[in-house]
Amino acid sequence: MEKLDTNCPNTWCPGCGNFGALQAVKGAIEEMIASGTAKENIAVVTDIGCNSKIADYLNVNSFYGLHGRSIPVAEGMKLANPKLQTFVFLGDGAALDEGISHLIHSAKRNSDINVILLNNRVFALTTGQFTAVSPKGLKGKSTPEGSIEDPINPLEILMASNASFISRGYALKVQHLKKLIVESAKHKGFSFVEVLQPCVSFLNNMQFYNEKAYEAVNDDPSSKEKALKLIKEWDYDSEEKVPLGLFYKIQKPSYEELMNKVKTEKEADILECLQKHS
Ligand SMILES: Cc1ncc(C[n+]2csc(CCOP(=O)(O)OP(=O)(O)O)c2C)c(N)n1
Ligand code: SF4
Ligand SMILES: [Mg+2]
Repeated sequence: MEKLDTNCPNTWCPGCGNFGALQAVKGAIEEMIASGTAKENIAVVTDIGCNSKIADYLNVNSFYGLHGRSIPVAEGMKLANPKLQTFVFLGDGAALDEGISHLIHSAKRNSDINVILLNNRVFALTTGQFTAVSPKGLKGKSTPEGSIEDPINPLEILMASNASFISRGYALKVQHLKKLIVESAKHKGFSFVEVLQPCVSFLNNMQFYNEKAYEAVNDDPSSKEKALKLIKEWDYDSEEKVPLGLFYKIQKPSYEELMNKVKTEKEADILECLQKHS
């Protein structure tokens, strides 16, 4: 088996949910390699934040993007080298605050990349400022009196952006998360795995997730209606149950396929034109 560990010292806080996520990601990559994916064709693009240190702990090709801007980097890599299996790791601050337009447009164009959102619901590396998915009332450096805003539901936004694969795992349910990641990698087109990732230092919701997160059964992931029902079951604020699993999956041409088709047709037109005038 390929060695995926590195010798970088791990600087995550003891007990951080990112450890479980890393274990799941390693398991998924090992499984992909065992079933024939060449290790050199696996590329990891990370953002900036606690989550993004994952690049340091994985012995695969990787690239650090700018905060909130890792998605377009991955899209460019995939377009230039279609053989790549391109994973993007980013946090909620990056994906849902600073870089939300990139997320929406990547889902809309169905880029064949795998986006993994390590969602701890705070800007963790910068010590706990509130993000778009922080619970109302969160007290932190940027909201000393408690956040007065309702959180958004990012999966509803992805659905409205025509994402073709939407799922949610939990960092402490490692095997379940591993399976979702493997499945997302197999998907042709834009795939999204939200990982609920407790930040034990700035928003420790581990006990809540341990009690409320459950593996939902979805017998028809191609149904928008069923997916939305599951997605709306938890609004990121309530004490309701939190469904996990594959919520939505449909097949449609990826951005790269469509782009290639346009390119081939254009080349044929140019060739024909040159032949006519030679
Ligand atoms: C453009 C830009 N703005 C702000 C920062 C400072 N910054 C670095 S990490 C970070 C927090 C990241 O939060 P999130 O994306 O949720 O990742 P987490 O640390 O929670 O995993 C911020 C604000 C930056 N590096 N670049
Ligand atoms: S600050 Fe939070 S997210 Fe960052 S390493 Fe510590 S526990 Fe993990
Ligand atoms: Mg965060």
